[in-house]
Amino acid sequence: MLLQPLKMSDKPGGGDGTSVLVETRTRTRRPPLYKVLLLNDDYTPMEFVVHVLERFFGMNHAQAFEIMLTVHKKGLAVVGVFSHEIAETKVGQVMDFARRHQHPLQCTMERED
Ligand code: TYC
Repeated sequence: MLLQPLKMSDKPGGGDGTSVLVETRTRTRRPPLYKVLLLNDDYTPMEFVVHVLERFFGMNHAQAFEIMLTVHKKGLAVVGVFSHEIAETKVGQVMDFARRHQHPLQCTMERED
């Protein structure tokens, strides 16, 4: 279809110099979440992993023991889901604590889909 120039009579106000304010809606996207993963290894003591889960992820002893066993058996487990900044902090705390105790425990983060 050919575009016809707007006739003054078709414009809002009919070309009388008045104007119309059009509201545009900006969609706000919620920030992505990140899974914090704990990885299994052959050397880190089970009790140390349980302690890490209690200390940095606020788990009680039973929850911590259960998740530790899941990591031990399956190779890894999600230990929490956080904003990017909180996830980075948790990973840093775990990696630092493990290194200071000379355990090879690995903790990483992954963006949720
Ligand atoms: N596999 C370790 C062991 O047998 C225990 C362990 C569990 C290590 C969980 C790391 O994230 C881990 N001592």
